[in-house]
Amino acid sequence: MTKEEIFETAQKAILEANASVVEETARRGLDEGIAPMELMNQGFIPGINKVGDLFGVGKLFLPELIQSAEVMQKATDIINAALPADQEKGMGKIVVGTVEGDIHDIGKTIVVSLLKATGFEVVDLGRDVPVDRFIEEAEKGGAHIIGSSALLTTTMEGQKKIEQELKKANLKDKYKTIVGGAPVTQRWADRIGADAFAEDAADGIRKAKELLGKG
Ligand code: B1M
Repeated sequence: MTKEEIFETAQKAILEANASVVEETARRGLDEGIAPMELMNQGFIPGINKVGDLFGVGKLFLPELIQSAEVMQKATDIINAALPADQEKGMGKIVVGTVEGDIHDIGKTIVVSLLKATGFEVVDLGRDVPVDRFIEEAEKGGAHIIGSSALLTTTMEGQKKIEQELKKANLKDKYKTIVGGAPVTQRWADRIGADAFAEDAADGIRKAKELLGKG
């Protein structure tokens, strides 16, 4: 199979929620030397995005969305396991989570894995995380960055609340903030006063390094 065929098969398998083909394609792609993030970005992510588009226009329904999300999780597990081993934790400490009311965590988990593989110490708060917890955990563990993910236009407000709460507690200068998630933009980051916006996982790593002067 060519690289393009592998990407196409990966995309189709997510769309069809075909778990065995997803696993086989993930392993085959890696065995053939495709870089884990390339396989993710060119194969599996376009697949789940397509599912989202079809769901958005009513051509797919919730049970199918859930099935595709489940097989996407399998692909993510295989890809994450193939990332370079976690590095020495010398890059800085980051608290990351998906904001309250939001259970989308596939993208956040990819970002966490890549951060770890790059040498960041990561406190992964999971999903549906209340604003206060981001700040409490950062305070507890001496983090440098607070990173939040939001996939719903409604839950993006949680990212705004993080900025507001940090200001209220006079902690805005103590932590850098990064926001990400499909509906999130640079414009949103600017509007709420976040220090950085990350388009994808690789951009997240780039921005985190820049914020800590290690870029
Ligand atoms: Co939902 N969902 N979903 N969903 N879902 C979306 C987001 C949606 C756009 C689909 C659509 O309608 N077209 C839509 C939101 C519409 C809107 O807000 N305007 C939607 C909806 C409506 C819903 C429900 C309300 C459906 C319902 O119940 N009726 C419900 C909400 C539940 C809730 O959260 N309260 C729901 C549920 C679900 C599932 C549980 C079935 C499942 C999630 C499973 C899981 O995550 N464990 C799911 C999925 C899979 C999606 C889509 C199809 C795919 C999301 C995804 O995993 N993308 C999504 C459509 C879409 O986004 N196009 C959709 C792949 C992932 C790698 O990308 O998360 O963007 P992403 O992460 C990227 C970057 O954004 C960035 O890096 C990542 C890697 O490249 N990034 C960061 C993300 N976070 C970052 C943080 C950083 C840095 C970078 O620093 C900290």
